Amino acid sequence: MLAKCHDALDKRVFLPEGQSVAFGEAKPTRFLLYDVNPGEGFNLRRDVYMRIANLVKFLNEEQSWTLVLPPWGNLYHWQTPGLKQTMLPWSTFFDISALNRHIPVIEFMDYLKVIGEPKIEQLYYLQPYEEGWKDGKWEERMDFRPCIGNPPYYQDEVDSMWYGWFFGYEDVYAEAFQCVSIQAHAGYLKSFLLHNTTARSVFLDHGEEVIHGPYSEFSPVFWTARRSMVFAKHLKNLGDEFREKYLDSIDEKDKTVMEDDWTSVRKQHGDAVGGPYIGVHLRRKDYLRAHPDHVPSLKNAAKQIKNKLKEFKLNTVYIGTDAPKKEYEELKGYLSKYKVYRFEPTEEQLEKYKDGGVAIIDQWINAHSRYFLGSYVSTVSLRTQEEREILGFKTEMTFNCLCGDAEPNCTQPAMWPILYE
Ligand code: GFB
Repeated sequence: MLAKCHDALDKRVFLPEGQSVAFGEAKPTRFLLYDVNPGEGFNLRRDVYMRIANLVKFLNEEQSWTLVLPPWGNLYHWQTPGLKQTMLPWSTFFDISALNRHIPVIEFMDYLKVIGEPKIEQLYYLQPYEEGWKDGKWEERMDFRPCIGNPPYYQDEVDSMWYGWFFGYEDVYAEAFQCVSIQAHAGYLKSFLLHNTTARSVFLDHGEEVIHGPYSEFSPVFWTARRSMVFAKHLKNLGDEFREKYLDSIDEKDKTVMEDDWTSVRKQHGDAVGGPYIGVHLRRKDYLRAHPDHVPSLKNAAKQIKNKLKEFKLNTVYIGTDAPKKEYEELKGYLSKYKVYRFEPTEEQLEKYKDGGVAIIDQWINAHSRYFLGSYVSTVSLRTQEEREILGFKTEMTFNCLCGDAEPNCTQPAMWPILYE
């Protein structure tokens, strides 16, 4: 039992042994790995990344730690038939050098090369407390506890190692496994990882169990992590080409020029003007079932879009959407007086950049629009709104969403302006 683990810590500070494999700047490092509940989508996973990345940032105040980027794959929303969408490195979607300016990161396949065997020393399976909050009061705590349910790992009778799902890499195993009930922000794990385990590599499954806590959107620490999540150049380039070709949108004119190194970017609200089009994120598919009262009918969505086009005296709209072609065509039909665009990848582009890459191109194009209309609480919209904050748009041109048919004046998204450290 880990009762009051933060008080009763073993105070030894772990120092990696001399024989440890060096990585990066020739310093021995410890490795933090994590994964997220299999059902979560791409943009919630991006949020979990920020929480764990900040934990690694705090760990590096004391010791050298590197975050191992969990390969992408098997996401429920990636449904294009015939595409192999597993074991994808982060470089498929993100600029690794930009991530590295925040904290040290490596891809999982590089971690395996550095370690030299498919081994993780310690696996902690994060879970909530079975009894819920103590006396109905939320307080930060963590304890070793019996596993709730059946975690998808088993101990092999022959070699005693723990096997399970490690991003689709079949030979990977953990030497030790424990369930940990936790109710805390990610940084709470710092002391535990420094003093209560000497494992060189630690895997946190269900990373979503830890929250941002004091490092939420109201903290500059959140925004530093968020700014480091720069999309991969190949995806930004495709989005930029589309903007220029169809939307009369280029950075110089739209005042959205960004420096290569995100750490030196400081934008004020209103610096960015955006291209002469309205950007819409129209979430469909499972959202129709998950949020039936908040997803407008296509006809009603078109009406709301038309109102905004008139208000801003624009005649072009970009639709980022997961809608099937038929629904998109129906929406277009209701907007026949206007120019309506959607990025449609070639087969080759889809093969290379996958469903995840196409969704990023949609976000990138929407992030550069004059005015943005998102979908109710969708994390796709939320991440687009953050991107627009980073680019320097006025908040009122960003934090807006489509309303369901029965609530024409629905609550609009909370404005979380960017803060710099
Ligand atoms: O990213 P995500 O968690 O956002 O999942 P939500 C939605 C996924 O749907 C995206 C696709 O990652 C994309 O794969 N998608 C959504 C899109 N919008 C677009 C778009 O504009 N363009 C393209 N190309 N693809 C939550 C899920 O989704 O919705 C939960 O995380 C649950 O698991 C809930 O399903 C209902 O926050 O929108």
